[in-house]
Amino acid sequence: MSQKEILTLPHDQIEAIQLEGIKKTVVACYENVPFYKESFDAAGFDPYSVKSLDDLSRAPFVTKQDLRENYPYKMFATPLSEVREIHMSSGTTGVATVGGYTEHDLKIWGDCFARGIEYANGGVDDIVHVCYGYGLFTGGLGAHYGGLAAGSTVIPMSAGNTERQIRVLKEMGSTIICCTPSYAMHIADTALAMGIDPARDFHLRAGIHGAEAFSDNFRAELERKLNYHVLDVYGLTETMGPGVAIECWEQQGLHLAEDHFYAEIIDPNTGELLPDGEWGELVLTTVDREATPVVRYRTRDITRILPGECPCGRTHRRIDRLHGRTDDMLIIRGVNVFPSQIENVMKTFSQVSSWYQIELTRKNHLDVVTLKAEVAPGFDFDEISSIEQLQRNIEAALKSALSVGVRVHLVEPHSIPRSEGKAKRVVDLRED
Ligand code: DLL
Repeated sequence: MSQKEILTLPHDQIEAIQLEGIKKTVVACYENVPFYKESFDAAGFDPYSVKSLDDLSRAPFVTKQDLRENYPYKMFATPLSEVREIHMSSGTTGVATVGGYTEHDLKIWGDCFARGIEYANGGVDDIVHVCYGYGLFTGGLGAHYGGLAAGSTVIPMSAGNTERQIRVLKEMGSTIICCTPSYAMHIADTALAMGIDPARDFHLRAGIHGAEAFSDNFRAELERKLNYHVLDVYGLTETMGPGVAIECWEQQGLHLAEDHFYAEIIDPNTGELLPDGEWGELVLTTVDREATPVVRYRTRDITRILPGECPCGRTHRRIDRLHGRTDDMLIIRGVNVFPSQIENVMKTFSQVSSWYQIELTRKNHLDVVTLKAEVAPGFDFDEISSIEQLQRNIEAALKSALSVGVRVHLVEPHSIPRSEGKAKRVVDLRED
């Protein structure tokens, strides 16, 4: 079956593919991975008894902690002789998690990311400029395999050396760029500072941006500066890397690659399944991953299944743009706050740009949140009274939207460090 046919299959046929794959996956996990044998037995889940997709909800969850405890190879369901490639999460908050890929897993990965190129109406005539980092991070090679699978010409730039990126974008005529949204913005701003107008001098039609959350306003600014169309791509090391879900040209949610991933949304507090349309934690089961399959992996990512059909006519269900993570949620004096909520308020002020950093400190045992935000270029930073007034206005808007006090500290353009990969939005300086 061609990729185009797969993407428009009637949904009951997609479910049949999912059921057939998941029946094999749970048995392969049970028989080859001691962790799953133990956890299925402890939960009284019989992997041989799965007759419908609903039966999967009887299986226990697997968490990042479980994967870490089984570092490095204990979650592998195939012998290492069948594993062709390894990737790892960055491990900034602890031990890394490891993903293994057989030949088949690499093929699926390429096909999934290639859907993003297809959603961008791209293919053999496109030059795909990949400036996600190559290496253990899944961004670079995931986009690379996607470009190859789509038959495009791939330029494997990796991240960094921004001036060189700019020269290549201009001179080689790249049509699709793949990198984090914050790096795309940094490229655009650096080009402008070099006297190159990316809207005029680049040849981009689309950007396939993900690995971090970005707001609709951030997207609009990117589209204006780079004169292209931005598609959001979602993925995670634990299930494959980029390509688990990607937006189509309609920009109305991200189509899950449902022939390879089965998605559930749960209440993160109770673990109960939530109906379509309700926000909760995304739980993923791989349908046909061989080396490191996962059964009911708790992603910690917050989204919802969008009810209804996409105007593009593709039948794979969509998740909404990611709302944040259950674990980057800030608890400020007892109130749950997501960085994205702060960003949404900030975006209503045209005098500030999209660059911000949230700094957490502690004073007299109380959390203090400071939002450092860059003023928009052209704002008169020497006009102290207007800066102070603007800070007060933003503080008042944050207070009314979040019910907590956030100090606002406006800084000059380009004073917040730029990142070539994921932007660091929260800096936690609290001790203990
Ligand atoms: O970030 C894989 C990836 C690479 C996705 C390139 C898209 C593009 P990890 O480093 O394991 O893998 O981080 C996974 O990043 O659980 C989300 O919290 C976050 N994330 C990924 N994509 C998005 C997105 C890669 N489009 C974690 N929007 C995930 C918001 C995202 N957050």
